[in-house]
Amino acid sequence: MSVNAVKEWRYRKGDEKLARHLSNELDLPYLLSRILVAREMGSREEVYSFLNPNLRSLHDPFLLPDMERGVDRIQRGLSSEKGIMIHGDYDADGITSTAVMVKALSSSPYKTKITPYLPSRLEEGYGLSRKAVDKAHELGIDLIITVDCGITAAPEVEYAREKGIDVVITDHHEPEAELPDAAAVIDPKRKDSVYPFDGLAGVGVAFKVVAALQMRGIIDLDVRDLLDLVAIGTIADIVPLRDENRSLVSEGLKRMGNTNIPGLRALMRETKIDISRGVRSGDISFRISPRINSAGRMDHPDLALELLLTDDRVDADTFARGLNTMNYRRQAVGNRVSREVRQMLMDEGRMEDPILIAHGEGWELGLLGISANRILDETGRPTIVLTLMDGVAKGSARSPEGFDILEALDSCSSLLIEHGGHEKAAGLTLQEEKLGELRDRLIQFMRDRYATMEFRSYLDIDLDLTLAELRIDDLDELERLSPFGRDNPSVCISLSEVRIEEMRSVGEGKHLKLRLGDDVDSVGCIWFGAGEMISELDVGMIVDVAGTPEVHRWGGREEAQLNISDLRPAYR
Ligand SMILES: [Mn+2]
Repeated sequence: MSVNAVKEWRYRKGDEKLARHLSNELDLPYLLSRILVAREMGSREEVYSFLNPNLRSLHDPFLLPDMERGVDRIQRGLSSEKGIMIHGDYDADGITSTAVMVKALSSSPYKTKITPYLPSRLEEGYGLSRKAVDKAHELGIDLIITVDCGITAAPEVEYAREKGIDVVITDHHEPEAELPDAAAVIDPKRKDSVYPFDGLAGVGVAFKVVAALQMRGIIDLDVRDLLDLVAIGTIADIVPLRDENRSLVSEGLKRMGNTNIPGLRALMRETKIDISRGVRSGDISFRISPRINSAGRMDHPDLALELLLTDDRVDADTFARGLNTMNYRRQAVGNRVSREVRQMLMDEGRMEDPILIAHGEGWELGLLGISANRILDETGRPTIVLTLMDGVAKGSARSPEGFDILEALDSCSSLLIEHGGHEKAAGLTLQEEKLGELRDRLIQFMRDRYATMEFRSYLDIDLDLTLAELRIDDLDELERLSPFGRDNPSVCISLSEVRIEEMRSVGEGKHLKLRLGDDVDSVGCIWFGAGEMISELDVGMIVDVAGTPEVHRWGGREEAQLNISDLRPAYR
């Protein structure tokens, strides 16, 4: 823990009067309305629709640009003999998008052949490739529908046109100045889009297309049956869980317990998700999506797609077990790479550099982003991790809030063969011999640009509470704020000046269990991953603590419990 970046606690602004008012108006527990107000929800209507997400509030899919043209072209494709290729992506959003589109089109009364195509992360990389177009051409296909990619594929769309293949693009990424000259370009981020919400995931856009096809009677299925897949891709892609996404995810999670997808049932069994208490967004982020992603990281994403598409229960079990094994391997290899990255930075005395750059032989390409993220979490500094292959370095960059890694890379573009991404995450390729120069230039860039800037990570806290305020009934009501995710994080509260009454490490020394109290009350706490802190804390110490309050139920008993995010001595 010693290398961990210090987190700055940042309190949201509450308004007690407004919270009281809201609590009376809508008959809400006071604690719940205080948190809603701290999260800047003030009006009655806003709060009501937030607490009651439902499918009636979804926007009309035909408001998306080119939807009409796209639906027409897809209908023509379905009624022709040539077949349709669905081109997706290798991550959980791209894989669920593909599954949604394949399942929907396969339900049409026309029986044209639907061929899914996922690029290999390791061999082809992201996006629509010439290789995929060639494959479609070979199969005699004259229509490719992209999901979760394609918006920047103008040259590939042109290449497809030369081969007599139309492309319908459905995507949620940022377009470039020039749109591809495709049969339709359906993307809520188009500059000319009038769609009311631009935060859909790739799978959200795919779902809107499916909904439009269903409205026109072109396909024959209850689109709500696809919402479990929509929820998975939306949570996995970390798009804001606001507006439509909140309704889609909330409904999708509700349906997940009764999903009619055998592969999902198998994966939930394999990952020991207790569906009796309802599936939560955390189950998706920490159990389901890492396993779906692990296929593309360690091997080929097709295994994960097959899991979602198979109707055979025995196959489903086999695929789910396979993904589970792959995920264990991913963790083990990921830990190894991160350890080697840390070791290298320490050996070279570079841990204090303003930007951390590490490279190694044989580091798995699919895991570099995860490693860079981990080092960023630990140090609070922008981090680039690269793997070397035949004199070429290829890697991933991650950066903290307030620093634009893409801009930094842009400033070095003359050294790079290829780079792209966004403010917080980017990829890059360069000749190995340019690595030293890249490091010098980036360090200089940081010094010029960010001389006085210190990168910190923040912990956003909703409220400071007293122990007496942690009442089980009130805590249960906080569940109404779920599903949690980006732009709607789990509730985080702080307790000030509480005493450590008991403390012990659990889980082979990895985690810490504490009891914190004041003169009257006390609360049990769990601090995951903080086992090593036992040597820095003592019983009797007075601390401030922040974390997520939960209700812990076991053997007919129940108790409030705090899941700790951070703890520090009081009176500093
Ligand atoms: Mn996506």
